[in-house]
Amino acid sequence: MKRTIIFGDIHGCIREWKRLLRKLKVTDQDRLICVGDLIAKGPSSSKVLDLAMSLPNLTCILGNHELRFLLCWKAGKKPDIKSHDRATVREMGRRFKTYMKWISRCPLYVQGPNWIVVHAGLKPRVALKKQTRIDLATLRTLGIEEKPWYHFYHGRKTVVFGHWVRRKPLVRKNVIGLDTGCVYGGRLSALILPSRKIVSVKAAMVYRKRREAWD
Ligand SMILES: [Mn+2]
Repeated sequence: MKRTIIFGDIHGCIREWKRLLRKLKVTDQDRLICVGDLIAKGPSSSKVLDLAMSLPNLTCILGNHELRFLLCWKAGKKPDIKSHDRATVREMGRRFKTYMKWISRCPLYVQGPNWIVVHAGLKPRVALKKQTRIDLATLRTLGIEEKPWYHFYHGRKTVVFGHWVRRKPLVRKNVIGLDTGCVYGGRLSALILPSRKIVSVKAAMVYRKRREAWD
């Protein structure tokens, strides 16, 4: 059966992504999807983008880091909002514009017959098409009690997302969280559909110290 393979946040971790692609024995027949945040924080955003752009069977969702870069670029500025942005821009070098053009064509979500992939989350009682790009790319919690958005998600389709770093993938009936913090020395995880099997590789090193505690 044809596989759909969904990758968690890569954040420039090119070594780990290549290792995971090898481990999965990925072929041209597989449909590949990244949940977003290919770039920023990690060792090589440009190498990750080069590889992503070379894979015709890959779709990348816009992550909050891509969205920030895109909004800065469209405003005619070089991204410098986060402390690590300058390093990423420097590393992208002359290909910055090429990368931004490619990123500008990335969707905010993709869906299949029984799954939806977004970077961060969905607001309850709002149709997929009506979700804002900020919610799709950054949503974590809802309400004064700051409960995770997926506590309020009762849809039939399984929502696959990244963004929220955890030690282990979050697996619920209709929600799967795949950001296992590779850039923080955790793991890079991928979900295979329709089997729902999760495959991961360990980060070669801690590329960035994590300020918050692990969930
Ligand atoms: Mn991320």
